[in-house]
Amino acid sequence: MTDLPQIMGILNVTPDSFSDGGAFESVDAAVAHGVELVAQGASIVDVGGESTRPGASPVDVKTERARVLPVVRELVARGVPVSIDTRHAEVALSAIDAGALLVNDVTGGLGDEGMGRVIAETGVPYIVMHWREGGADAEADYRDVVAEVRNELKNRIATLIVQGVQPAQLVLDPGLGFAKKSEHNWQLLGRIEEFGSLGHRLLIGASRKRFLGKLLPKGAPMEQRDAPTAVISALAARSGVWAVRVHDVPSTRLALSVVERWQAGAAT
Ligand code: PMM
Repeated sequence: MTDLPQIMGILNVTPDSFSDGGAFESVDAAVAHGVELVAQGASIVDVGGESTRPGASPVDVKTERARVLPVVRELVARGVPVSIDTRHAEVALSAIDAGALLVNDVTGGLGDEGMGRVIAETGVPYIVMHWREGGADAEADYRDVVAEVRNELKNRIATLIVQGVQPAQLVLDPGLGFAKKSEHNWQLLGRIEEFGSLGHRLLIGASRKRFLGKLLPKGAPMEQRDAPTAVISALAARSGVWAVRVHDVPSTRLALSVVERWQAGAAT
């Protein structure tokens, strides 16, 4: 029986994020939400201070640090396992010093050449997401998206290992929605098992993304994307994925309980 995926709950402390922007701007509100995510079943809370939404304005390191560090510190003080979602090596290092256990980098190290060294020196697990400069649809040009994403991740891994990162630290993520059109996201999901042979843990971040919105009536509220997200969590579990990164933890928790019962039923 495969282990169920870890649930990574999303805590965006940004004024302009994809789907929950602005909701958790105050430290108290953010911390309360982080604590709630754990109570709902998240085993890690992913704190991010820079929106990755296409067109979002970039954030300087000082502002990003000021947004995330008080939240990281307070969550750590309350015993919450925290990951830091950042492309900046300096922010990653400060967050690790404040007690973050893991670094989640949507650029997979391409956004800051100092990141590899921070990851090597601190020894924390590192989520290497597939990313292309620019990030928008203009970059979403593939002949075989699975083969190309796999190859580009392989190159990233090779560089990180030269920088001193241990293979066991790495978690791979195909980067759904980042330089990917809807059909690319579905191909990456449907063939996710092809990433398994790279020998690293996998993480999937499908939660509330635009390609799921396309399954719903036009103008449907964001929360309606939680049902398809939860189905993806269940299918990801069946594909041996190590973690799913989601906004709504209860629906994914429920979906994973179904997988658990299903697997137990099959094993009797
Ligand atoms: N997606 C977003 C932000 N961070 N990190 C990883 N590892 N994988 C993702 O797919 C990912 C991410 C964008 O979504 P959000 O703004 O709704 O958090």
